[in-house]
Amino acid sequence: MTRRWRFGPPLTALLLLLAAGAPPARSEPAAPSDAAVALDGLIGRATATCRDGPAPACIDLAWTFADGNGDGALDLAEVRALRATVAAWAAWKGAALPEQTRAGLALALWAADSVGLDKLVAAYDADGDGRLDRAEALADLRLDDRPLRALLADPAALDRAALQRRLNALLPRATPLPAPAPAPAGR
Ligand SMILES: [Ca+2]
Ligand SMILES: [Ca+2]
Repeated sequence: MTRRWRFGPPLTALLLLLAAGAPPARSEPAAPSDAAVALDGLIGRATATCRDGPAPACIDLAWTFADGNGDGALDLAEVRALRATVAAWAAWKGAALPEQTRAGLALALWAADSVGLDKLVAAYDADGDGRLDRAEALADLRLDDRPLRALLADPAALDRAALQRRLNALLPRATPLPAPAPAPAGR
């Protein structure tokens, strides 16, 4: 499960969408939110870049979308807005996504809600200013010019030790699953 935690779940969810590209058109429920429509526009514009272009160019598009006030960093409000936008988009268009993308998206949103976005931001906020700059948000990833899809599929692109430390700090009180109940006597 932790292998999918690339840049913090909300940004991961956005990047998963961009890597998957625009889904085929089909009938859709009416009245999506403005933010979901904006995200859909981004996915359409970014499809070629994020499938075939260098990963940094794709991440630029995602970052510009997520950085609502344009100050170059993501604050908690922006991360929360991104989570809400991705969820709204998924509810609107998610049925058209490939099963693997849909599952990854659901996992990223679940992880964001389970851990708490405030804790996620804090875990990546190295200088403690309450915002994530690009270096902080992408700290566990070694970017190169391969397309995003190739980068996400390459375990060597991810600093697993650093990611594990971060996750351990996020989940200090994780409780083990309960032991299975003993079999009833006489069976
Ligand atoms: Ca910002
Ligand atoms: Ca910071």
